[in-house]
Amino acid sequence: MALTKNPNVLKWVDEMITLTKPDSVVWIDGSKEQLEALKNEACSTGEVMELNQEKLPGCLYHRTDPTDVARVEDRTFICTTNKEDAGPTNNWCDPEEMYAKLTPMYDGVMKGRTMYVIPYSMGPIGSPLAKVGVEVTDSIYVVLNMNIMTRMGKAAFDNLGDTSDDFVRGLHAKAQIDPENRYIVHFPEDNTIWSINSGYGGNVLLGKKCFALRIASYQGKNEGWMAEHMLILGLEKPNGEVKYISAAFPSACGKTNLAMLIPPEGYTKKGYKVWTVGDDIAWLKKGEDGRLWAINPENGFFGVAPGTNEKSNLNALESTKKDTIFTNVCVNNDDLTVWWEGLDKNPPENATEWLGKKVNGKEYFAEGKKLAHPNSRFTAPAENCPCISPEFNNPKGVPISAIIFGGRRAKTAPLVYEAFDWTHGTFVGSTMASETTAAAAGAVGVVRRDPMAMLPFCGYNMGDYFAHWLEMGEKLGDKAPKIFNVNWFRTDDEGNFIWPGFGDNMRVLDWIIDRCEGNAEAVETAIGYEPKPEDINIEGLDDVTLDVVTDLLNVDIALWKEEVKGIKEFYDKFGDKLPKALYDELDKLEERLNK
Ligand code: GTP
Ligand code: SPV
Ligand code: MN
Repeated sequence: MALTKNPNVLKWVDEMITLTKPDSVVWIDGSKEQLEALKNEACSTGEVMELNQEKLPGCLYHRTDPTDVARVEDRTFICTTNKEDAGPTNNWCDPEEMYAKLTPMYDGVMKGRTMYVIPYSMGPIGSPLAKVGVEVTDSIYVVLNMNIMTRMGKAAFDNLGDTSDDFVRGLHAKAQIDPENRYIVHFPEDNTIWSINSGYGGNVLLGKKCFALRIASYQGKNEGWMAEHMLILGLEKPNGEVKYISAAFPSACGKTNLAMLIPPEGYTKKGYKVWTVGDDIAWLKKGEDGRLWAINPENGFFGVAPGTNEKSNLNALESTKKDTIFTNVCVNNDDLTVWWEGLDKNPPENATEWLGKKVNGKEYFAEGKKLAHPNSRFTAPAENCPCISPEFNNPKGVPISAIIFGGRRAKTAPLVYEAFDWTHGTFVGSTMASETTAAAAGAVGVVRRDPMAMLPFCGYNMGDYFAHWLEMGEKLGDKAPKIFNVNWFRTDDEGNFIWPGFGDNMRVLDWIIDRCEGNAEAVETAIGYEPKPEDINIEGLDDVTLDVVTDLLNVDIALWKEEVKGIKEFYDKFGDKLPKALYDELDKLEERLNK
């Protein structure tokens, strides 16, 4: 039975039924009973598998098709009437042409299947920053994941009301999971997303990257707010005061880890603590007090499993102990628990690896073969997280003191530097580059420009997006957060990471917060303000001496001159869409490097 009287929703769902012709339609109310029944059904068909219910209560396992294990950027489209509105960094197609191409693919695609109609809210129900979406899908796996990742169910419709047309329409069909006909398509002008032939996370949980970043960034541009690929954390100081930081790193570059950081002992003893507000997406808007406020539109974590362990991210690991869905990790057949590379050094002997093959995990591991896919993931409820912020559900969000950009750079970028001001900070974000990871299909480890970590997620022309950043800075004036850049991934000549990272990143956050409060000095370099090496606290670190910090902060002028060339080339792609203020920043950087 339809869960809403809203005629706009009813009309659209009817159209989707007429198009895809499912055998039956189920409206997802979000009730325990309904979810339990769906889980049982998915278990009986083998779509998901129940894990050990004593050790991992409520946890499920799912394996996607081997050709369908990550986002597919080359098959992701932004369809706007004018090609220029999608910009040079997006795949574009005329909306009419794309609808004409995809409609026959969706025609009757749900015959013999059930359509699930999922109402959901991105952001706390009732928050002035929240927005409603409706996803129709033929996948129970999607329903169960959306239940964790969003506020799903009837309350979302109640929030939308009986007349509003302001909801994002998401159509997902697994079809044949055919990689040749896989499409992840956005129609920002129609508030619409069409996804077909995939069953993997970022391609099918349409509230996440498709809505909360691609569509929302477009909405934010038009409505005066920002949708960003950012974690949000609260840093509590010994006096109990909490400062909020948001940080944009590209996929699989450490957002979940930083968001849930456990400070080194020296800090915890003094009373420092980190609270998680979000680990992937932030919606930011100027508040009544003139500051920049942020909510996390999500309700769970779709986190990278490999590398997650007690030492690197205990809080993430704890979050996955109940009511979690594991995708493409390795299963221990003896006790139906899960394993992945980097969990511990003890892979299960009696294992089923991510492709579904039964293997001797110990031998496999010794041979250096992967038991879990490098982009295998957990979907865990935010409320499971031991350090979830008390402000997580606050409809107002949290006020942001600092914005951090960062990525994987083996050489160029130093451990940390601060932008001279918001405009320079926008320049720093717009010129970010990072080595590619397994989070998207394609080559891994290739350095590419990834402005604000939004390259795959900006739903409009990135030149206009930079202009929007500059406008936001003007609106915020002297209440704008300070902007920083970090790099945890500098390597030595043997390719080893120099900085210990993870919990020790607290040492860098410490300097950042001190700067925000005017309590730390800085050295002016060609690229920005840097800490004095002795101002990075290295107490308790064995391998990091003052010399190592000095080295990590070094700005290699020759490398940066090369960087300027790369930036110029990148900027030139945008033609006259690139704000002049950013070209000016580039000129100033070049001048400082030549001094
Ligand atoms: P998405 O969910 O794809 O957006 O990724 P993310 O940005 O949340 O990345 P995540 O925190 O899951 O980290 C990805 C990988 O980077 C994991 O394998 C981590 O172990 C590794 N990593 C995270 N933080 C650090 C760090 O400080 N230093 C080093 N060397 N590796 C890190
Ligand atoms: C990312 O790739 O940045 C993710 C995972 O957070 S996905 O939801 O698949 O996009
Ligand atoms: Mn992400």
